[in-house]
Amino acid sequence: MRILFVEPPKKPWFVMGEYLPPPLGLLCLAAYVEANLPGVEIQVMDCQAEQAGWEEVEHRIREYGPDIIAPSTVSTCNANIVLRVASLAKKVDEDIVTIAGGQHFSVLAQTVLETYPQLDFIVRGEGEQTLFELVRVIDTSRSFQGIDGISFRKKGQVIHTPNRSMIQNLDSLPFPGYHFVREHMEKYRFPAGKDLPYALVEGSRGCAHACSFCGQWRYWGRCRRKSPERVADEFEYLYREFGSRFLWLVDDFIQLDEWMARLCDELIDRGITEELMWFFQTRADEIISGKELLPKLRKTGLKWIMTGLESHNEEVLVQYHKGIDVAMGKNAIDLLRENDILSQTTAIIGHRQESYESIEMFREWIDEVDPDIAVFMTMTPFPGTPLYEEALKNGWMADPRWSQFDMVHAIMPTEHLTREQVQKELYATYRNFYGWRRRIGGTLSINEVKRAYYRHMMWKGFLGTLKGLKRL
Ligand code: B12
Ligand code: SF4
Repeated sequence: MRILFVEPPKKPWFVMGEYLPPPLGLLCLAAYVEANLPGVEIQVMDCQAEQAGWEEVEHRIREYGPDIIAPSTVSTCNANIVLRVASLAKKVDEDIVTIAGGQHFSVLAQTVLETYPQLDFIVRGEGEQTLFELVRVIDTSRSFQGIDGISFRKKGQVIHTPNRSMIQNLDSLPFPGYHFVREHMEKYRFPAGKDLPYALVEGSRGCAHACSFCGQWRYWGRCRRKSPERVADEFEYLYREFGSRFLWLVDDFIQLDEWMARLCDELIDRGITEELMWFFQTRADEIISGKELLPKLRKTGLKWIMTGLESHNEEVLVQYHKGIDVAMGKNAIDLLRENDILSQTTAIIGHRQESYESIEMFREWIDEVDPDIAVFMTMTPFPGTPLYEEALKNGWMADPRWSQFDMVHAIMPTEHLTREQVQKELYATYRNFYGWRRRIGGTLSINEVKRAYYRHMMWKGFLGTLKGLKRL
């Protein structure tokens, strides 16, 4: 039995410049199958790292001859690419079993399986145990009904087995299978940071909040955490075994609490903080309540934090169920600056009541908050979010192409602006924020990471992309 996991050819998300992250989700799945079904042969094809296009994908399928093909989705905007991998597999050999997973396919399992015959199975929700059982059954009995968490077709009908319960002890999972991409580990880079060998670590799954535009809390449930010791083990493994020096802790809900203090102690005790740089995203309220921990985090190499501030308008924050207020945003950014931690914010334009006036106020606000880096996104109704349900009910989705759901393309109009106007305002907001003063200030900043980021973004990509944005 052979499985080919494929990270398909994708366009990078331009906002971060050129970067190459490892396909963590696939590596978690591959490691779990390997640990539980040692007889199964596994390959992970990372098209980004291999600089492989669609011809190479087809070639690899022919050459390797997998029984199962499992592509990675990451986000809704990649859904069509996943289906293309499945089509290629079927073109090469009808008998190859094609499996998709992740949030997008989990939520839309019924429609997808009704519409796309090239896809045989959808693994809904947390993937490890379900995929392992599915692989075992494909190899043996082919009686799928008893596997929780899958959707498939049987005699023309789409069958959904009951949801699978989540893995309670995340420490029981094997380490992500970085060895499957060993030959690429040198290539995984995030040049907009400090161009250090780069890897991802997952410390928890789920979130205790319930933002209306986000599906993570529904998909993963409330937060389950690995132990700090286990997370430090993964940091150390990547640091020593693969030379990774820039680590992204990808969790959705990072808390600056006792757990985090223990993780810092573990990293210090293991003597790996001297050369380490790491990054996470967390909420403004966490930065404020955990401010005592910031110096310690900085000491361990935590040099960059991203926080979603979303809006300048209190009412909109309430509408989003964000659970923070406007003042907290500025407070959090100031705290990061005081601690010499690069501050990156995300903020959204295009909420239902958005108008030219409100966007003008938004721009003034973000200038005043003055994060080191700001990422602006269009309000995007991802399947699985309360916003998606509302948008569907009210017919707001003016652009239904999944490929456009990348938070850069405007999907919905507002009560006062057309979709095209929202789009133009996004570009204008970028140009406004990254005016020449901020760009020059960034390249000369005393913060080393900020300097590196601006130098990279300004000369390698971002300026060009901003010009390109006018044409999009
Ligand atoms: C790392 C990451 C990235 C990396 C991806 C690196 C890579 N190649 O994998 C980068 C930086 C490239 C990225 C980009 C984007 N991302 Co991103 N990203 C994440 C992040 C932080 C972690 C993903 C991860 O590795 N999780 C851990 C693994 C274990 O979970 P997983 O991937 O979901 O996989 C598990 C299950 O879902 C399932 N599964 C998933 N896929 C499959 C496939 C098969 C075959 C099977 C059987 C099972 C299965 O099994 C896995 C194990 O349980 C998530 C947030 C999060 N914490 O999950 C956002 C997230 C996935 N990104 C998101 C978005 C929107 C994007 C962008 C569009 C823009 C943006 N704002 O970042 C771009 C898309 C660019 C592109 N062209 O792909 C959204 C997706 C929402 C949606 N429904 O579309 C998320 C959920 C963030 C959020 N809170 O909204 N991202
Ligand atoms: S946006 Fe962040 S805080 Fe809000 S529900 Fe999603 S993961 Fe949690």
